[in-house]
Amino acid sequence: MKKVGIIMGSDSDLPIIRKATDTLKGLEIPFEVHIYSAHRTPVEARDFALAARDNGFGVLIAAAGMAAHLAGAIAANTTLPVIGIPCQSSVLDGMDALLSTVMMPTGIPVATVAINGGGNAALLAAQILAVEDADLARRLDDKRASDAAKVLEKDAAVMQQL
Ligand code: RP5
Repeated sequence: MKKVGIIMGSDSDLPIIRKATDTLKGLEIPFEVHIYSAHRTPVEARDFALAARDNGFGVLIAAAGMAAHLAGAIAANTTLPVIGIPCQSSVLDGMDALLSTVMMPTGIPVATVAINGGGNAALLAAQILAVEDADLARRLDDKRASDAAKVLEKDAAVMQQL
């Protein structure tokens, strides 16, 4: 199976990345995590993106806060699908990162998830890989069913709490 590449702009983004790696582990998807910044280590970020397809990656996830150019900078150097996670890491509460990540110019798409949306970034990456992987698609179906069952258990219990 192709790997998911996860790049974060700083180790301060780690709690958000952990949501993604937990989800990928649960779905048995191989991944690799790096700390590269569009601004502090632009050469390493570019080189990673340029080599990603040859290095066995199928999807890339890029997480950054503040003036969050990481996902766009990664996407500029690969035609692999890139998923951006805007991180809430400044006085602007993540709105800065959301707009910086989502407002990409035509030609260089970034699929942007919610602010701090590490779990959904991993699920979207899994769904992309599952287009060509029936076993993974089955695991995603199972997860959906088990998530729905948990909600219905809460539904059955809610009236007793009130
Ligand atoms: C961004 O700036 C990082 O992705 C992080 O979310 C934010 C703050 O970084 P640190 O100053 O905590 O390293 O580039």
